[in-house]
Amino acid sequence: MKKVLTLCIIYQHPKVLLGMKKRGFGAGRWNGFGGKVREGEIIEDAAKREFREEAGIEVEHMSKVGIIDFEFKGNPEVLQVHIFKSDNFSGEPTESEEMKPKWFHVDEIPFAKMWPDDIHWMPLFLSGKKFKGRFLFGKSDIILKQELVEVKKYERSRGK
Ligand code: 8OG
Repeated sequence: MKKVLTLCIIYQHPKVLLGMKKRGFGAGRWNGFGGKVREGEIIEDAAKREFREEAGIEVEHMSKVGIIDFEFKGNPEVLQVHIFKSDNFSGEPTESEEMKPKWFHVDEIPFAKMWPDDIHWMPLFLSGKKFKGRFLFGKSDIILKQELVEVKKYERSRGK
Protein backbone atom coordinates (compact mmCIF):
# COMPACT_ATOMS: atom_id res chain seq x y z
CA MET A 1 0.00 0.00 0.00
CA LYS A 2 1.52 3.30 -1.06
CA LYS A 3 0.26 6.80 -0.44
CA VAL A 4 1.81 9.68 -2.41
CA LEU A 5 2.27 13.02 -0.67
CA THR A 6 3.96 16.31 -1.44
CA LEU A 7 6.18 18.53 0.65
CA CYS A 8 7.42 21.89 -0.60
CA ILE A 9 9.77 24.34 1.03
CA ILE A 10 10.37 27.88 -0.18
CA TYR A 11 14.05 28.74 0.06
CA GLN A 12 15.09 32.34 -0.50
CA HIS A 13 18.62 32.34 0.81
CA PRO A 14 19.21 32.83 3.74
CA LYS A 15 15.57 32.17 4.70
CA VAL A 16 13.24 29.20 4.45
CA LEU A 17 9.47 29.33 4.80
CA LEU A 18 8.08 26.68 7.14
CA GLY A 19 4.70 26.29 8.77
CA MET A 20 3.61 25.06 12.19
CA LYS A 21 1.19 22.20 11.54
CA LYS A 22 -1.85 22.91 13.67
CA ARG A 23 -3.84 19.72 13.23
CA GLY A 24 -3.75 16.14 11.94
CA PHE A 25 -0.69 14.07 11.10
CA GLY A 26 2.49 15.82 12.30
CA ALA A 27 0.61 18.44 14.37
CA GLY A 28 2.92 20.50 16.62
CA ARG A 29 5.83 20.25 14.19
CA TRP A 30 7.33 22.80 11.82
CA ASN A 31 7.35 21.51 8.29
CA GLY A 32 7.16 22.50 4.66
CA PHE A 33 3.73 22.69 3.01
CA GLY A 34 2.03 19.75 1.39
CA GLY A 35 -0.31 16.83 1.73
CA LYS A 36 -1.91 13.94 -0.09
CA VAL A 37 -2.00 13.80 -3.86
CA ARG A 38 -5.56 13.26 -5.08
CA GLU A 39 -6.62 10.55 -7.51
CA GLY A 40 -5.70 11.66 -11.04
CA GLU A 41 -3.83 14.76 -9.88
CA ILE A 42 -0.32 15.60 -11.16
CA ILE A 43 2.04 15.57 -8.19
CA GLU A 44 3.41 19.07 -8.82
CA ASP A 45 -0.13 20.45 -9.15
CA ALA A 46 -0.97 18.89 -5.79
CA ALA A 47 2.02 20.67 -4.25
CA LYS A 48 0.82 24.02 -5.67
CA ARG A 49 -2.75 23.40 -4.46
CA GLU A 50 -1.51 22.71 -0.94
CA PHE A 51 0.36 26.06 -0.91
CA ARG A 52 -2.83 27.80 -1.92
CA GLU A 53 -4.90 26.00 0.72
CA GLU A 54 -2.42 26.07 3.59
CA ALA A 55 -0.62 29.39 3.14
CA GLY A 56 -2.69 31.41 0.64
CA ILE A 57 0.20 31.82 -1.80
CA GLU A 58 0.65 30.96 -5.48
CA VAL A 59 3.82 29.12 -6.44
CA GLU A 60 4.51 28.89 -10.14
CA HIS A 61 7.91 27.24 -10.43
CA MET A 62 9.19 24.47 -8.26
CA SER A 63 11.71 21.72 -8.76
CA LYS A 64 11.61 18.21 -7.45
CA VAL A 65 14.57 17.62 -5.17
CA GLY A 66 13.76 14.47 -3.26
CA ILE A 67 11.64 11.38 -2.85
CA ILE A 68 11.55 9.71 0.54
CA ASP A 69 9.58 6.62 1.55
CA PHE A 70 8.42 6.61 5.16
CA GLU A 71 7.34 3.46 6.93
CA PHE A 72 6.17 2.89 10.46
CA LYS A 73 7.02 -0.44 12.07
CA GLY A 74 4.01 -2.77 12.08
CA ASN A 75 2.17 -0.70 9.46
CA PRO A 76 2.26 -1.94 5.84
CA GLU A 77 1.49 1.50 4.43
CA VAL A 78 4.33 3.38 2.73
CA LEU A 79 4.13 7.18 2.65
CA GLN A 80 6.01 8.32 -0.41
CA VAL A 81 6.79 12.00 0.01
CA HIS A 82 7.86 14.00 -3.05
CA ILE A 83 9.91 16.97 -1.91
CA PHE A 84 9.99 20.20 -3.92
CA LYS A 85 11.91 23.43 -3.66
CA SER A 86 10.87 26.85 -4.86
CA ASP A 87 12.35 30.32 -4.57
CA ASN A 88 9.45 32.40 -5.78
CA PHE A 89 5.78 32.87 -5.08
CA SER A 90 3.11 35.53 -5.19
CA GLY A 91 0.91 36.69 -2.35
CA GLU A 92 1.58 36.97 1.35
CA PRO A 93 2.00 33.80 3.47
CA THR A 94 -1.11 33.72 5.64
CA GLU A 95 -2.13 31.50 8.53
CA SER A 96 -4.75 28.88 7.69
CA GLU A 97 -6.64 26.33 9.79
CA GLU A 98 -3.86 23.86 9.10
CA MET A 99 -0.61 25.87 9.09
CA LYS A 100 0.98 28.93 10.66
CA PRO A 101 3.73 30.13 8.30
CA LYS A 102 7.01 31.59 9.52
CA TRP A 103 10.37 32.46 7.96
CA PHE A 104 13.48 30.92 9.51
CA HIS A 105 17.11 31.79 8.92
CA VAL A 106 18.92 28.70 7.58
CA ASP A 107 21.11 28.72 10.70
CA GLU A 108 18.03 28.61 12.93
CA ILE A 109 15.93 25.83 11.45
CA PRO A 110 14.01 24.35 14.43
CA PHE A 111 15.04 20.71 13.94
CA ALA A 112 14.07 19.76 17.51
CA LYS A 113 10.47 20.58 16.62
CA MET A 114 10.44 18.94 13.19
CA TRP A 115 10.16 15.37 11.92
CA PRO A 116 13.36 13.59 13.07
CA ASP A 117 14.37 12.73 9.49
CA ASP A 118 14.51 16.37 8.40
CA ILE A 119 17.90 17.06 9.98
CA HIS A 120 19.36 14.34 7.74
CA TRP A 121 18.12 15.51 4.35
CA MET A 122 17.86 19.28 4.92
CA PRO A 123 21.62 19.85 4.38
CA LEU A 124 21.26 18.21 0.94
CA PHE A 125 18.17 20.34 0.24
CA LEU A 126 19.94 23.57 1.25
CA SER A 127 23.06 22.82 -0.77
CA GLY A 128 21.09 22.25 -3.97
CA LYS A 129 21.48 18.47 -4.06
CA LYS A 130 18.84 15.95 -5.10
CA PHE A 131 18.24 12.84 -3.05
CA LYS A 132 16.16 9.79 -2.42
CA GLY A 133 15.77 7.77 0.73
CA ARG A 134 13.83 5.60 3.05
CA PHE A 135 13.15 5.94 6.76
CA LEU A 136 11.62 3.37 9.08
CA PHE A 137 10.13 4.76 12.26
CA GLY A 138 9.47 2.91 15.49
CA LYS A 139 7.59 3.94 18.60
CA SER A 140 7.59 7.67 19.40
CA ASP A 141 8.88 8.37 15.88
CA ILE A 142 12.37 7.01 16.63
CA ILE A 143 14.32 6.30 13.43
CA LEU A 144 15.06 2.56 13.30
CA LYS A 145 16.54 2.42 9.80
CA GLN A 146 17.52 4.96 7.23
CA GLU A 147 18.87 5.14 3.72
CA LEU A 148 19.62 8.41 2.02
CA VAL A 149 21.54 8.84 -1.23
CA GLU A 150 22.17 11.70 -3.58
CA VAL A 151 20.74 11.32 -7.09
CA LYS A 152 21.70 13.19 -10.22
CA LYS A 153 18.30 14.39 -11.40
CA TYR A 154 14.56 13.88 -11.42
CA GLU A 155 12.44 14.06 -14.53
CA ARG A 156 9.50 16.44 -14.34
CA SER A 157 6.60 14.41 -12.98
CA ARG A 158 4.15 13.40 -15.67
CA GLY A 159 0.80 11.71 -15.68
CA LYS A 160 0.53 11.19 -11.98
O1 8OG B 1 -2.18 15.71 4.38
P1 8OG B 1 -1.24 15.68 5.54
O2 8OG B 1 -1.17 17.00 6.23
O3 8OG B 1 -1.46 14.52 6.47
O4 8OG B 1 0.21 15.46 4.93
C1 8OG B 1 1.36 15.23 5.71
C2 8OG B 1 2.47 16.18 5.33
O5 8OG B 1 3.62 15.83 6.09
C3 8OG B 1 2.90 16.11 3.88
O6 8OG B 1 3.34 17.38 3.46
C4 8OG B 1 4.08 15.15 3.91
C5 8OG B 1 4.71 15.49 5.22
N1 8OG B 1 5.50 14.46 5.87
C6 8OG B 1 5.18 13.17 6.15
N2 8OG B 1 6.22 12.58 6.79
C7 8OG B 1 7.20 13.51 6.91
C8 8OG B 1 8.50 13.51 7.46
O7 8OG B 1 8.99 12.52 8.01
N3 8OG B 1 9.22 14.66 7.38
C9 8OG B 1 8.68 15.76 6.82
N4 8OG B 1 9.43 16.86 6.80
N5 8OG B 1 7.45 15.79 6.30
C10 8OG B 1 6.74 14.68 6.34
O8 8OG B 1 4.10 12.65 5.83
